[in-house]
Amino acid sequence: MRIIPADEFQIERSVEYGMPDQNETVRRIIGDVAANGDEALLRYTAEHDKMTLTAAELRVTEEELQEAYRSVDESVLQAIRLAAANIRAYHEKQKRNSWMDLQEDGTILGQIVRPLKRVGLYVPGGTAAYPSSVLMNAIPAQVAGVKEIVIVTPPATAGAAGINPYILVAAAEAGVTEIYRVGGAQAIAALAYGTETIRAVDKICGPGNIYVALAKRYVYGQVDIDSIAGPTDIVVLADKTADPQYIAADLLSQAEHDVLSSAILVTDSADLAEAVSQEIDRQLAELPRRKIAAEAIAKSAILLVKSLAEGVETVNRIAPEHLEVMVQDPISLLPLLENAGAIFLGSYSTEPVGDYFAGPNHVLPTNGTARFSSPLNVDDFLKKQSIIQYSKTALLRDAEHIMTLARCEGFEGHARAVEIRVKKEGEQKT
Ligand code: HSO
Ligand code: ZN
Repeated sequence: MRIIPADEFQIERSVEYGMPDQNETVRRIIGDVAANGDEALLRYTAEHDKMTLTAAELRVTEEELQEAYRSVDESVLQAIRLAAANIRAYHEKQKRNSWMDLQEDGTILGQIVRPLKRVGLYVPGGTAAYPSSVLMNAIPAQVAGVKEIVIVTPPATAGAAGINPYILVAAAEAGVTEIYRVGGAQAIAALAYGTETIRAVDKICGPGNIYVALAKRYVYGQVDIDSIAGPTDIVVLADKTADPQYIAADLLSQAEHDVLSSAILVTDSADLAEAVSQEIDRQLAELPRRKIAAEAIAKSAILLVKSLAEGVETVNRIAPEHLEVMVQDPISLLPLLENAGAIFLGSYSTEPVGDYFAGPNHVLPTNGTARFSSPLNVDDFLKKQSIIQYSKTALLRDAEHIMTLARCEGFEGHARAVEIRVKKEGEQKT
């Protein structure tokens, strides 16, 4: 793995806006589904997924779910259940309450917090179908109080119900209420506009290929969407006290996701840099997904800094999705680490602990968006309503200022809505 001075490192951001023909395809599919509903959905499913279904076969049945439970490995099911419990407990802490503030003049100001009614979750097909991601997307929605959580996922010929049975059991464990065998831009269109079989949702979450990402961008506004996920990335910030074997293993664990993944070590120790570089080669040779990981590692780097302070600055500049801090006193750096989606402290907090099990969400801001956005959380499935009940005293007191602002904006009608009350109450405050 190449070792370079941190200030020579150019950050590559890869936000996907798609090629013109891909955008055109997505626009056509969405228009078609919006106009023709189920008929279009089934037609695209036959064409893209080579699956001929009837409308009645779109939805996964209770029996198919039971069949999935019978087919899965017991130890995986147990791990899914334990992970789900941890994820639920963590997200419970994020819940927030409505509040009402009664002021001395009798005015009530408040905020009501409500869950979204119906949420759609896209689950990719094939090898990118992760049961852990089903838990991470569906549980915060369920904790928020969303009553209807819908999964759409492309059918494949193999496996129970044409869908990976681990996806089905994870969905059931996470409180998903409906599952449909449909993927691609057509599935996003169905969630956004509704068809005879799939009712429209209020928000669409979850990762997908370029067509799914473009479709989500396209329907945004009709429905809410989560962020558009980029390739995963990790930065390890380490000093000479860190174990090079652990660091190499952690970098590889994310490099194996995707050839576009980025895995970076930032360190002030040239010895550690050298040791990690060698260890990467050793471990890479033994890794089943070494082809993918090697490509990601070739684009990644070990960044040498002159001090931990420069290390912190480098981390903040990269704004990683995942940050592991393996220095002598990791907690002491926490106040300085402003830009990172999830921070893993110390030698025992390897990223997979967070990817699968600890409880915090693994849907995190990618592509440097940790500068301004947060891990997927319960708030993403809540909306707030403002409550205003002004008292007479308050209105008479504030009338003058409100009318002044209204007239400043040229809105005489606004001013008069206040004035008519002031006149009728007959006791304008001086
Ligand atoms: N590291 C990924 C999550 C994941 N890892 C799912 C394994 N499965 C993005 O945080
Ligand atoms: Zn991962």
